[in-house]
Amino acid sequence: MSPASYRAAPSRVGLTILPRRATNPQTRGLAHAPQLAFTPLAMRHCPRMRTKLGPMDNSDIFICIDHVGYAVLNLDDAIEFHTKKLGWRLLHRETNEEQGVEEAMLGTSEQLPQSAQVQLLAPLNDSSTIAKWIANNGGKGGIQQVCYRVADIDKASEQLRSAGVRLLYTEPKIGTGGSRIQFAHPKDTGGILLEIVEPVAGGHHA
Ligand code: V0V
Repeated sequence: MSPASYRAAPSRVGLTILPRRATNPQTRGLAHAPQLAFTPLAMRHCPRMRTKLGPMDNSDIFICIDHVGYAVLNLDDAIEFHTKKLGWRLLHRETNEEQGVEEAMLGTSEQLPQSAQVQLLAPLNDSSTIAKWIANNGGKGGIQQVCYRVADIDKASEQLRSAGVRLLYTEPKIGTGGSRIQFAHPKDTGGILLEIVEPVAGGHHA
């Protein structure tokens, strides 16, 4: 899979019912219940869901939870735990020098376009933000960030700024697979490091 293509594009699929898949070697042996995937199109066509949930005020900007980022001490060990013991699938791996991380993205075996991913982040060096986070966390790994996928990062940044949320960068930087990323400061988000990401145009999972 090319680095630029790991992130899923917004889906137009409505309701998808996925059957059990005993043939996938990565998931064989795990107890897989059929999964239901609801996308905005399904919600528009399902009166009960619409009544219950209502539309987001900003669904033209925010698409879904892209990933949850875990700070880890050792990337290979964390990948092994997630793939061998939990049965997740390794979608992508890269080094981002600017962000000071060695990272991996993991997904479910089907990995629908709006399925969230797990991002494993290991420090590239001692000055990495991940190294600092781990040190502040008593030398242990943990959840370092949550990332929302956006359709237009410039528009999303403008909306957050106008709501008084401080962003870390003047302009978005390059994130996983060539995506554009920005972060909101945890002090303005209730203590959570919130990343927003605009995937590369047409990016999708293999
Ligand atoms: C720090 N704080 C956090 C936090 N990091 N709170 C929640 N979640 C975190 N991850 C709190 C900390 O408890 C302190 O609160 C305060 O912020 C200042 O902490 P600090 O240790 O002095 O840290 P700073 O200010 O040096 O750095 C914090 C920031 C830094 C958020 C500015 O981590 C940063 O630049 N992060 C964005 C870049 C990043 O995380 N890159 C790695 C992922 P008190 O004690 O004052 O209350 S790269 C990535 O995600 C990629 C490539 C991708 O997705 O594509």
